[in-house]
Amino acid sequence: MSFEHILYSVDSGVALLSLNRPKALNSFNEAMHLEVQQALKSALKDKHVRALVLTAEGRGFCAGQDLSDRNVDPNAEAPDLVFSIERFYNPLIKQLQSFPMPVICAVNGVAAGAGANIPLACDLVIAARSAKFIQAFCKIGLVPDSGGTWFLPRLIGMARAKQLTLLGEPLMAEKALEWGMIYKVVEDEALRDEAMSLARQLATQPTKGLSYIKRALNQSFDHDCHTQLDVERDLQRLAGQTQDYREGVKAFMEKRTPEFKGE
Ligand code: T3D
Repeated sequence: MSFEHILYSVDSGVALLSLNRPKALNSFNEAMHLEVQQALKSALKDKHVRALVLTAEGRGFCAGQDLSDRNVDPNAEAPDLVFSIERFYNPLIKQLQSFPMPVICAVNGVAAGAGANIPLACDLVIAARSAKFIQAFCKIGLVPDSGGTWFLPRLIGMARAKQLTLLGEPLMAEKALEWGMIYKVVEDEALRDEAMSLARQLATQPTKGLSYIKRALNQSFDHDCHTQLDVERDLQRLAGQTQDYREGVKAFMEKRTPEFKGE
């Protein structure tokens, strides 16, 4: 597979997908969306892949939609942005959130617009110390998309979600960590290694079990306690049917390190 706007590789059970339009701060045009879709499809089909790292090349992570792709001539017909949301952004967010393995987002620099919300759909966000998150939508008359209005209030509370989305102020990585929006902040030069080593570690774990954990947590805010207990019961049934569960218990009883196969 060869790509023009992303880099994609698989090694040690980890798929590494890096956005690669650094001159435009990795903003999304249709071609990059299509390549990301293709890479994610390939990762899903590849039995060796048990963790995914999403990151980007250059000084920024992603500046959201490539605005040079939009015709905003006042005399032209108003653009219908539904196509872009339904065809590209919403499927991307849904796919990342429900990806059946851990997804680590390594935010290597500025993340704006959709680029600030894509990390929130991932499971573990590690940010470079210099990274910042900008809900840039309000500055161009748009509404936060890519799940921003869903993830932000849940992660940081409504007051802070309104602060970020109505003011469009940059949120530095350290503050995002303090607010509970991301998992970790590391020095810029350590980011890629930290993300890859975490992903390699996760790729040796019970992959199906981990996917059930994220499925349960993703639903929890929408359920009352009793409904969530039912969700846990159903997912526990599935987890109990995996080979990795048997291996985990067997290894514990035999006082050895388990060898999980992701099955
Ligand atoms: O339309 C739809 O499909 C609806 C869905 C929308 C989803 C969205 O994401 S809407 C939000 C779109 N994004 C933005 O509004 C962010 C625009 N960018 C910025 O505000 C700033 O660039 C940043 C705060 C991200 C970074 O600022 P700074 O000063 O570090 O860099 P810069 O100089 O502004 O940008 C560097 C280059 O990247 C520059 O190009 P040049 O002058 O060197 O040739 C700039 O034009 C380009 N760039 C940055 N963002 C975008 C972009 N080019 C196209 N589209 C961009 N979004």
